[in-house]
Amino acid sequence: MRYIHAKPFSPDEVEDYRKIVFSNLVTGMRAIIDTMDELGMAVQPNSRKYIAFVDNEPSLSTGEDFPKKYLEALRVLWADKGVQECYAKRNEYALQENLPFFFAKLDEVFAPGWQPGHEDILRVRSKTTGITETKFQIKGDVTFRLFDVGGQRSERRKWLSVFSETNAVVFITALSDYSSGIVEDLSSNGMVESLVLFESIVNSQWFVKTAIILFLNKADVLAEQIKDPNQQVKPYFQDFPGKPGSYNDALEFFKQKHLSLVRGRDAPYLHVTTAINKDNMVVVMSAVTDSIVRDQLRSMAII
Ligand SMILES: Nc1nc2c(ncn2[C@@H]2O[C@H](COP(=O)(O)OP(=O)(O)OP(=O)(O)O)[C@@H](O)[C@H]2O)c(=O)[nH]1
Ligand SMILES: [Mg+2]
Repeated sequence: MRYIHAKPFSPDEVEDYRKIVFSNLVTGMRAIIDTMDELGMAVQPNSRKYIAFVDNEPSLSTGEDFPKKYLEALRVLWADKGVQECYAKRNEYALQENLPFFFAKLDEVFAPGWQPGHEDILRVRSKTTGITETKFQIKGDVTFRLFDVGGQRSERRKWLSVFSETNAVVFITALSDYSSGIVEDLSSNGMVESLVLFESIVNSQWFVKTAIILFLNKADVLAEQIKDPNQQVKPYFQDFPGKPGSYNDALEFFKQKHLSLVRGRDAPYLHVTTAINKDNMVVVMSAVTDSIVRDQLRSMAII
C-alpha cells in the first residue's frame, strides 16, 4: 500500500527494515536448526561450529553493518545438506518462506552500507503487534484510513477496538497454507484456521453493512507448491475434487471453500493476489478502492 500510494519510507523505517533482514536471516536459520534437533537431524560435522552464531543473535546498532563473521556462518549453514532437507519440510513446521530470497543475496546484504530496496522490504517478515494506522489520499479527495492488525491468535483480541469505525474489511488468506501448520500450533492447518476465522468475520453482526474484501494471497507460492508431489491438496482436504498438480483446480476449490461460508449477505469482493508483486497489487488495489467508494456512495444513496 505504501508503494502504490507513493508514501515513501523514512530513513528510520528503512533502517528498521535493514535490521529486521539480519534478524530474519538469523532467526530463520535458528528455527531450522531447532526443528532439526526435534526431528533428530544433524548438520554436517563441518557446519557444527557455526550453530553457536545463530544461537546468539546480536542486536545491531543504528548504521552498524551486519557482523562479518555471520556471513560465513550463514553461508555454510544454508548450504548444509541437513538444513536444506529440513527447509524442504517447511510447511510442516511453519518456517518462514523468505529465506531463499535473502540467502540468495547474502553477499549483497552483508556489503558495508547496504540498504534494503522496495523488493527487500516487501520480503521482510515482521509480525504485526497492536494496530497501526496509515492514511492515504486516494484520487485526490478521498481519504482512506488503513488499520493493519496482526493475524496471530494472541493479536485477535485487539481487533474489536477498530471494528465499529470500519467501512471495509480486507481479509487475507494465504493460499499456500493448505499444507502447513501455524506458528502458534503446528497441529492446526493454516487454511482451516483461516477459513474458520473468515466465517466468523464475514458473518459477524459487526459487519452486516460492511464491505468485505477477500484476498486469496500468495498465489505465486501456491503455483510452485502445487507441483510438489508431497504437497498435494487431497491429503489435507479429502473433499478436493480437482486434478493433482492443477493450480486452477486448487484455486477454484479454495475460492468455493471461502464463498460457501457466507450466509445471508452479499458475497465478498474476491481477488487473487501476490502481495510481493507490485504490478498485481496496483491493479487489485485500484479495483478495491473503486468498490469501497461505490459502496459508500450507495449507502449514502447517492447512486
Ligand atoms: N512469495 C510471496 N510472499 C509473500 C506474499 N505475501 C506476503 N509474503 C511474505 O510473507 C511474509 C509475511 O508477511 P507479513 O506482512 O509479515 O504477514 P502478516 O500477514 O502481516 O503477518 P502478521 O503481521 O503476523 O499478521 C513476508 O516475508 C512477505 O514477504 C505473496 O503473495 N507471495
Ligand atoms: Mg502484519
